[in-house]
Amino acid sequence: MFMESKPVRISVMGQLGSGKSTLVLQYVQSQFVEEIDSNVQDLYKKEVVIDGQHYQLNILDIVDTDYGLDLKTENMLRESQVILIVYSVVSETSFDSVLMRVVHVRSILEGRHVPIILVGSKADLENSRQVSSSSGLQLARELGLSAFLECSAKTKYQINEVFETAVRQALAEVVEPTRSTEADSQRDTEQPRESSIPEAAEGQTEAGIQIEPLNAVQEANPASRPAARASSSNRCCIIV
Ligand SMILES: Nc1nc2c(ncn2[C@@H]2O[C@H](COP(=O)(O)OP(=O)(O)O)[C@@H](O)[C@H]2O)c(=O)[nH]1
Ligand SMILES: [Mg+2]
Repeated sequence: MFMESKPVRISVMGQLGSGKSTLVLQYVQSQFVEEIDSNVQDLYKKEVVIDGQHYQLNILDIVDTDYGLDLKTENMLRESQVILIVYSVVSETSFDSVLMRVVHVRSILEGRHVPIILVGSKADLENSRQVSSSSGLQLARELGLSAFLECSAKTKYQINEVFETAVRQALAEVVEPTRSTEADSQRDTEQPRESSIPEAAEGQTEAGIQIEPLNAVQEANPASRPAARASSSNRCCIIV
């Protein structure tokens, strides 16, 4: 039977050199490309099946300089259903730039809630690591982001999980009730999102990439995000 693909628009941001294009190309084309022109912005498409549903992912790999985005890119960002902000675990400066990027993205979105996922890339470079897993998770919690994962485009570690999490988060927003002005104001007075974040990440290691057993997260955050699920592996992220 023919199943129609649902389109999902994903934007990928992060400091130049953080590994955005490599991550996207590994996912879309299953190849690790050593040298990619950092000035090329591109839209990639990939058909996937996640949780039995067909999706057409439209992945915008943004040339995200520290000088801001052009108007066309800002408009495409506004149309995104989920945004990945990538830093490299071997670059503290890329990690430090996440806050500025989140603030910038939120100003572009002008109050519309779009899930943002924090992604620590290059996790294979353990010996050169400058940003611990726990720092990534903590930042994601502090900023009220929707999920946090580490990955490696070189070893393919958690590459699928990054995009599967993105799709699930995008859909988690879709199933929310239609928002009205009243609903908006009620939402604005709700507890900050961080309140649902579990305090301690059991199984969290400084050196390793394990962040949080999924079931611990689900128990701490039972019904709030029905579409947010982890992959079969409990090594990953996840919903912060
Ligand atoms: N070891 C390793 N290197 C990576 C990984 N991802 C990206 N790189 C390298 O980091 C550099 C910058 O990556 P690129 O994707 O062009 O960054 P962008 O500017 O954010 O798009 C390239 O030389 C990549 O080969 C990874 O997972 N592991
Ligand atoms: Mg690039």
